[in-house]
Amino acid sequence: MKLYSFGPGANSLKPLLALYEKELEFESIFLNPGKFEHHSDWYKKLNPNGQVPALEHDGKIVTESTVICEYLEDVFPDQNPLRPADPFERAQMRIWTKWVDEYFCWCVSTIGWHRMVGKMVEHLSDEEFEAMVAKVPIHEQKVKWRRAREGFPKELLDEEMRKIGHSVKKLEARLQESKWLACDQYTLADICNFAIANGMQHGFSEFVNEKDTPAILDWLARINDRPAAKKMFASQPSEFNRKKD
Ligand SMILES: N[C@@H](CCC(=O)N[C@@H](CS)C(=O)NCC(=O)O)C(=O)O
Repeated sequence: MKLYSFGPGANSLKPLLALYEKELEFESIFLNPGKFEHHSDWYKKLNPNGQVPALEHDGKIVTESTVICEYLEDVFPDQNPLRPADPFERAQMRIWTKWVDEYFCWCVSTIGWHRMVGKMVEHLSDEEFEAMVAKVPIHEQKVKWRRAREGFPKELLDEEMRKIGHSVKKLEARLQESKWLACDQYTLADICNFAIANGMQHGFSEFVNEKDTPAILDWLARINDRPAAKKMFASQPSEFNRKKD
């Protein structure tokens, strides 16, 4: 089994955490976003969307971070299950994973692109940049790359920040009443939301801080403290290592 990813952050973090929680053997293949390796022809043969993560198992490719996590549960159901057995609780888990994929992930991602992705391409000439964009397979992603370079409209950034504030309140309210998001068990709901929320106490401290979100901070600390999370973070390339290659 092979996982293609950018390392332990955002959507790539979801299957990485699930693989370590389930103690599954796999080869971790790291793509360097700074070198646009995810837009290379060899990778687009694996994932025509030119995005990470992607899982290769038994000669087949599974894409979409949350789907990969569910796939691992389907193939290895008895290995440290990350889905509740009860159908109602499983439905709650999927409501949380659907929400992160359709709402929470996007507002955080746009601000992340605004802050970081523009800088990744500012050294390129217009021609070099357009040659890079030409390799991006998804139209909406081409638009996002261009906007990141020229600057996102202020109204859009304001709206995304409003959505982040709303998302944080929703998570805090749930975690005030329950240790884990879906039920009394650690599930993919926690893993998939953690993948986006981890680090917000630094990058979005106006929203995630001790005064406003003590339950989110406890939950982040509890997950970071899990043996699987510690092992995973210790063995995957860090942001720092990435910049050196
Ligand atoms: N819906 C996809 C989204 C994947 C995605 O947006 N991946 C990002 C990294 S977190 C990516 O590859 N971005 C590079 C790009 O779009 O050019 C999933 O959940 O796997």
